[in-house]
Amino acid sequence: MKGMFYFLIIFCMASAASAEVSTRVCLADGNTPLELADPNAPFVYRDIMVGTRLTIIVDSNLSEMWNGGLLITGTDRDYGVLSARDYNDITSDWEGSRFEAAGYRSSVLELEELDIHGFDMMSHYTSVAGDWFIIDYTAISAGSCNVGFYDYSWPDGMDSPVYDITFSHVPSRDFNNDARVDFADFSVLASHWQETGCSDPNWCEGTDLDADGNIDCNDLVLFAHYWLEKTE
Ligand SMILES: [Ca+2]
Ligand SMILES: [Ca+2]
Repeated sequence: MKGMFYFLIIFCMASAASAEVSTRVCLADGNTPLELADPNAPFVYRDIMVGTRLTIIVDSNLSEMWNGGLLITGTDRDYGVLSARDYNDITSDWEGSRFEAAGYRSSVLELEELDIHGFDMMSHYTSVAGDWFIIDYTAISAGSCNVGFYDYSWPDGMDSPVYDITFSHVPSRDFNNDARVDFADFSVLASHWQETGCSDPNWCEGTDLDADGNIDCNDLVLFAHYWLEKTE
């Protein structure tokens, strides 16, 4: 009897864990996963450079109607911004941000209120398990930004996210703004080597990465952390 009890508990836990709509975060290619900052913190991602574009994919192992959202609130909107794809101005639907698996008549609608910006997503009962929606995210300034993942069917689901996806942004190493950190950027840093008196807002073309006024080995080490990284 006791064995049966534990079997049922495990069965129920497995069911709860497996039946869900969830998110994963990838680079701009929509395919390469962005690493977590700490494997024990499931929704806190590694630092990214200002200007980096990411994709947040909403996937599901359910086939049912679901309604939820990805939203940024308050001052977090100063650090990151969400965008969607292929707006249809007749239906107000962002068609390019939903996949076929979300079902016939699924929708992605922009939500902009006083201190909230993001996208509401709705799947249709013809949905199937798989990737349902894709929303783009861009880091716009140094600092951190939480993107709330909402499930409106939850009690208080309109007011509180199921969880926050946390991004941290560091100054860009892409000094020439071509979406890639490479020798061209290194040569910008080298051109300011051992310069002093770097100051806000230019910081010697952005090469004073620790903002201490001087271009030295500390900046070079910070630069090297993102060697060959792409922002789009
Ligand atoms: Ca570059
Ligand atoms: Ca410095």
